[in-house]
Amino acid sequence: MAEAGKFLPFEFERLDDAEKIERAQAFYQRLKQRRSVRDFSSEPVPRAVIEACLRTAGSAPSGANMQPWHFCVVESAAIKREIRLAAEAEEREFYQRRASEEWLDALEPLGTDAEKPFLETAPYLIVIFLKKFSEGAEGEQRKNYYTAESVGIATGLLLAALHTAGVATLTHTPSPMKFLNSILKRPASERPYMIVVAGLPAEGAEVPAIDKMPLEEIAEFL
Ligand code: IYR
Repeated sequence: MAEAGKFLPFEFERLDDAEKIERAQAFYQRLKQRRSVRDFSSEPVPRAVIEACLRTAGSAPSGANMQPWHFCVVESAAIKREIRLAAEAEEREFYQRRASEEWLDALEPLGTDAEKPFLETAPYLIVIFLKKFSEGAEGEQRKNYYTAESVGIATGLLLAALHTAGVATLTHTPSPMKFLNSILKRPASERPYMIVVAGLPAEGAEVPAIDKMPLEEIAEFL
């Protein structure tokens, strides 16, 4: 039998029911205001905000606590330009050839196309990599578990943290995204998972008139 790990008492903050409900509702009221923004201003956002939000992301639960993520925060105009050019090349392929009619129809309400100026305008591109393997203490390859679930949770926390801190975001997934490994010099064992574009909306920015399904449609109590 493997030796069990060390355990510590858990300082859990107990709330009364009224407080639980109030906090849950307040969190919902705030988070439902998050919108995917595609028209960014170049106005800067302090790096300290991004650092704190990345710490939040890094606090996510993960398979066997392997923390199978790596975040490249791109501030450099030259690297943003490289990413934009490579992403737009893939996106042109997608919109002109790869995407099915059904897929293009589904995207219609969002008004997206192959032009991705926000990849250069926004102050930060946070490129999230998923690590199928991590490096062990002796430099050996160590397998990670539930990597997609883990990185998805960390990304969700990152989006919530940025929104709470007054930073607008866009989840962007040009496909395929392998070009991000070469531009950002990440090993082949890491898979680009998503680009989170972060900054402030441009003056007069608009968002699509779409809404979320009501609770009755997305959940049931049994
Ligand atoms: N990656 C493309 C297409 C795209 C796909 C989905 I699914 C979206 O929700 C939005 C866009 C693009 O970024 O334009």
